[in-house]
Amino acid sequence: MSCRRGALIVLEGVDKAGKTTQCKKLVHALRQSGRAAEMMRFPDRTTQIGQLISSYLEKKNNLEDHTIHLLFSANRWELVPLMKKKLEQGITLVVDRYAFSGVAFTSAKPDFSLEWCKYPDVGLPKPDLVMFLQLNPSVAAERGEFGTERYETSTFQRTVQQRFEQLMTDPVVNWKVIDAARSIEVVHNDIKVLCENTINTCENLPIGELWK
Ligand code: 2DT
Repeated sequence: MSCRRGALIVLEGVDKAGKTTQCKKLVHALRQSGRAAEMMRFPDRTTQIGQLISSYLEKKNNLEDHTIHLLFSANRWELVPLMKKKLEQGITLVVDRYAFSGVAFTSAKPDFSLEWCKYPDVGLPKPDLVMFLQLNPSVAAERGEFGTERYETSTFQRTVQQRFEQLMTDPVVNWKVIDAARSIEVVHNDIKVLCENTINTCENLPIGELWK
């Protein structure tokens, strides 16, 4: 008999919503309760493709808009064998951004449709749960200045937020919206409960295929 698989959990949200903080706290809490859990993040800047993406984000190189979109997707695909292996070993993966960021950010640029942007990611391992950390742009602004990387401007982030809202109307994806304006601990508790329920319900189900 095969062992119970881990869950694929994704955190999405606009800048300053606290995704990275919450991913780390979640992995820590899951491990404390005796579950195997690891964090991943996209883009994964450590691979060769990831290094190209990183220098694009740091504005050290310029890449054509379709090209960078496909590189972000390739950066996910190159990690799929590892992700599947870990999930099958019973390890829950907590992922900081995934294909939804890919679609939301590129489709916020002029002349990119949601459909075109989704296509390269069709068939990726489907997350069992996608939590969207919702934060109003004015509250985000109170959390400090944006960084200096590409895309880190309030007008672009507002369009990104609209694209995420369009993606969240898709009932095929298990979206949960979390109010990220509350304290770190309160947000963490909500996330932990949702995640534990998901781990229990998906452990005997096969890994799905995204947007297929
Ligand atoms: P951080 O490393 O600070 O999260 O910023 N992005 C991300 C895309 O445009 N496409 C993608 O597929 C992904 C995963 C979001 C990374 C920046 O890259 C953007 C912010």
